[in-house]
Amino acid sequence: MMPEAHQDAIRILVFCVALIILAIFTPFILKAFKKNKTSESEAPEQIIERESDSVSELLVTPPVEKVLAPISASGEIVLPGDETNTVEKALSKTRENFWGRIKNAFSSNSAQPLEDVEEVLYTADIGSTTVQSLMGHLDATLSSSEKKNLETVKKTLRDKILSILHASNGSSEHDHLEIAQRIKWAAEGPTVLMIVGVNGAGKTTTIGKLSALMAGQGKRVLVAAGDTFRAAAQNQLKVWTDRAQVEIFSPEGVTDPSAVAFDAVAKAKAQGYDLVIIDTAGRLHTQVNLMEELKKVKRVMAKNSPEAPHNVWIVLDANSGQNALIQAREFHQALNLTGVILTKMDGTAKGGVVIGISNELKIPIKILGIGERIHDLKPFSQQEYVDSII
Ligand SMILES: Nc1nc2c(ncn2[C@@H]2O[C@H](COP(=O)(O)OP(=O)(O)OP(=O)(O)O)[C@@H](O)[C@H]2O)c(=O)[nH]1
Ligand SMILES: [Mg+2]
Repeated sequence: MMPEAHQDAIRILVFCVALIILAIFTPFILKAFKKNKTSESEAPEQIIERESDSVSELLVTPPVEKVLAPISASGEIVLPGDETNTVEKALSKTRENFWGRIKNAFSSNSAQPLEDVEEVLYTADIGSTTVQSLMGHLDATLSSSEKKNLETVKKTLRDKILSILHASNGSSEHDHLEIAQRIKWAAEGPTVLMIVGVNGAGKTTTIGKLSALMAGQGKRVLVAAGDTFRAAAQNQLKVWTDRAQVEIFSPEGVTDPSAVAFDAVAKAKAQGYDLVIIDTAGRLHTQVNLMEELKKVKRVMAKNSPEAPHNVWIVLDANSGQNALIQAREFHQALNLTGVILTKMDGTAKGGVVIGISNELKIPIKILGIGERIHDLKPFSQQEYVDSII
């Protein structure tokens, strides 16, 4: 038998050990309980997000809230840390990829720097036809010693690129045209501008920026929601038209984009709008039926107003490089494009595509997209472009 005093001591010891264990584990137990509660309350939101994003929508365009730039308290659209987008800044990677590498070819003491230049040009998304024309020009106009001189090569290349740009974009005077002056305006009645291009090129965003600009200059703008393909497309366009403070034409239950375009032009004519911008669903130039659908959209508008659409502009993502050239060529064949908008010039090294499009297709480059904010839209200036890449 253990003496009673010993039994008491053991009881006290057991009690103390229990207290210590409790003190150690209580925070962990509380934490685990709290975590469990939080994940329960988050669960429905996560499920809702997954439900609202169909696979095809995720592949095509991010959800609206990710597509749009944030707005400051004063109503300005702001992207943190990037307040002043300029064309020169946007083209810095293209400059590095283009002129930076050409300069390297000369500083590496190569016996034949022009051969290296040719290689740079071939990988600068200009397109092989245009590279051959640039190289042919350098070869024909420079003496053998001039071919080894960086400054003469620079000047000759600049002049040749400018002459290519002038041939399809007009003289240097055109550089000074404002964006509004680059639109072909109807002699009477509403002007129609149809926007086309592949998925995710930036059509809707550009329409938002452009309509804000036109409305700011006193034009009555109607934006037609011709992308009836994706449910989220109308919502995205609505957010942009709200921001731009212009009217959207988005009739409920109408799934035929030609009907939307036709009715939009009729409404604009009846109600005295200045400009109708038609958004369309993105499609690949290889999708024959969808290209036929686009031709029909264009065709039916003429029934309302013989000259409409007065402008058919393609939006090209500069990141797609030479694919952009192919897209422009195919869309041009189907729709007879009257202008090009190159978006996402900010952050791409593939801005050389401007030269290839001008040289091969002779469709004027109207506007550059240089960011996701409402003001990140600039008229294309040939001089500024050349100064920025060389
Ligand atoms: N950095 C940058 N992003 C841009 C620019 N223009 C558009 N974007 C982004 O490109 C993405 C796609 O833009 P959308 O306007 O939805 O493209 P879309 O051509 O209408 O796409 P679909 O309707 O799916 O064919 C969005 O995240 C835009 O914010 C630009 O100039 N610069
Ligand atoms: Mg769109």
